[in-house]
Amino acid sequence: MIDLYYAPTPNGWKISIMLEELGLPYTVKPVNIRAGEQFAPEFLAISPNNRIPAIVDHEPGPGMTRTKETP
Ligand SMILES: N[C@@H](CCC(=O)N[C@@H](CS)C(=O)NCC(=O)O)C(=O)O
Repeated sequence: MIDLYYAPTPNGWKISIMLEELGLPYTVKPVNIRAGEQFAPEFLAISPNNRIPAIVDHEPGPGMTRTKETP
């Protein structure tokens, strides 16, 4: 299952559109960037550049590696 760390911005929408188009199951994890939740240590461990969207795939396929986006 994929967790989508999301806020309702165009950058958040585009990944939810992608997941819907792929038909992949996912759970939305809201991040209130107006309240500064993107700076919480728990979120920075997932998205070190403090930006949504971010996804965590708890069941990555064989040979998959973690990638991080540069700002
Ligand atoms: N390159 C990223 C940019 C993501 C991005 O800028 N996200 C903004 C919201 S639209 C964000 O998380 N801002 C929080 C912050 O900068 O503290 C993408 O295209 O998804």
